[in-house]
Amino acid sequence: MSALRAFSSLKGAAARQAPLRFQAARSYASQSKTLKERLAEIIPEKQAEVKEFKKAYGNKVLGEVTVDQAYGGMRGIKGLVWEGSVLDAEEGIRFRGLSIPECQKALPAATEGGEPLPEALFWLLVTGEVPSQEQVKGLSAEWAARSAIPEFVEELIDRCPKTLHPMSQFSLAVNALQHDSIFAKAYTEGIHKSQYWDPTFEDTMNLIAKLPNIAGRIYRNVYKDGKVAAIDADKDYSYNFSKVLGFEGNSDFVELMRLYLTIHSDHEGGNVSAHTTHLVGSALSDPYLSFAAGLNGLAGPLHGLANQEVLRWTLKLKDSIGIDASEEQIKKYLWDTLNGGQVVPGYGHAVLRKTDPRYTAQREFALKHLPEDPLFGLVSKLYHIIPGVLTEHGKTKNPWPNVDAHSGVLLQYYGLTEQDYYTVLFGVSRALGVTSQLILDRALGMPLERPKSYSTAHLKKMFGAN
Ligand code: CMX
Repeated sequence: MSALRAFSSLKGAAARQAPLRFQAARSYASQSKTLKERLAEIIPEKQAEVKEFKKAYGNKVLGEVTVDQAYGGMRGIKGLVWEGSVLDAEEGIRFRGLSIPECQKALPAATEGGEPLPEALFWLLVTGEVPSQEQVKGLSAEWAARSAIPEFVEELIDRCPKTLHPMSQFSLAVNALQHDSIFAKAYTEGIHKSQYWDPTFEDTMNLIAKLPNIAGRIYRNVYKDGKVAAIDADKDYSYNFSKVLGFEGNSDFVELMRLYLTIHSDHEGGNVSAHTTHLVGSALSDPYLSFAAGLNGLAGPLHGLANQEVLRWTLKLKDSIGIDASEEQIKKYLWDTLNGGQVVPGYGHAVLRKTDPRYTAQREFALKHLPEDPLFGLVSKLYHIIPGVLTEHGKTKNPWPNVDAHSGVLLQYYGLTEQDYYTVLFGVSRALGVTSQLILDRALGMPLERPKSYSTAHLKKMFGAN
């Protein structure tokens, strides 16, 4: 069944109006195979496809590199392969060819008309196929079954001072899970490289499965009573994540988690967390070590930490000029931020040049579930004012909001008010994207990553500069 047909049968008439854009998500052979069984079938096909493509087009030129790009954070340099998603500057992200609204229609949900399940998104990222409801249910059960964390990791988290940033605790705990890496053990024992993908898959499944227990424990230790509820074997990943946090009683919050974990998962390969995970993985570091490295990048304020910075900045604005501040007052506040040499968090993007569809998806959620919330009202007002001010400021190439500009207000509404924790939620989601690529990296035999660098003296000599 093609992805479009699967989509149609899942969601009815609305789906049949879907454009041909679904062609990028491929068909699947069986609705009952497990993810690993299906992957074992797909990998040889994918290996052959890449081999054939490289043979025919391997010497084609992707682009040139300027000196400005070498000094400018390598913006626009085309030098990475990333299968799960591709980012268009105007349109935003597509996961295996599906936009976010298309994913919302195509991927299995927990309830009729509900948000897509991140399990389904993971399946899509790994295989390029829209899974059946039954397959997604199987994946939920598998993750629940693998979710327990070793006692020494629990103790490690419990011993962290509450003042240690939740992202640092998160990274520590993921590094510690490496103790049980199946890939690392298999490598030491001498596994053939054609088999690397198998233990990478197993590590990835274990890692993703254990993240709610790690992230939940950090949350409950730092902000609550330290007690973590048990994972429910019959429930989906987002429900269980909400449960360990202590929010499973609110079904709207659980729906928010399903949306949140789906849309924050993957944003092609060049962003800091994705690129770092891929780079570290290229040294054949196992998925735990690779993802922990990615988490450390996500913890930077120009990347995932913007998630916490946005709400902090917005609440400061509210305290300073009031929730009903006039446009003039808000503009002055913005100019004070910019003239103070600070960025306006949640706005701008290295690649996007329009409003981030991940922002739009969260805005739609707010319009559906909390249209009258005063803080949402302020965030909406800012959306109408900030792009104009940033354009007038004239520096940023993209004055529009990114994903981080909207998540805080939603979490705040449901009572998850601890901003320092927000990037941990982002990290749990990001695991789905970056580890799905790690499996494919090992399946395709991707080599050690090692781009060439030069010193300024060498560059000057190359171009005859004084
Ligand atoms: N506020 C103020 N100035 C901004 C800005 C913003 N929101 N966004 C960009 N600029 C400035 C840059 O700091 C840079 O200034 P300098 O020339 O003085 O260094 C200039 O505009 C050009 O930057 P750019 O090419 O438009 O953007 P970059 O690719 O360099 O950086 C990003 C992209 C996201 C780091 C930047 O827009 C930013 O700092 N935004 C605020 C932080 C944020 O929201 N980060 C989250 C991004 C999404 C995510 O990864 O989670």
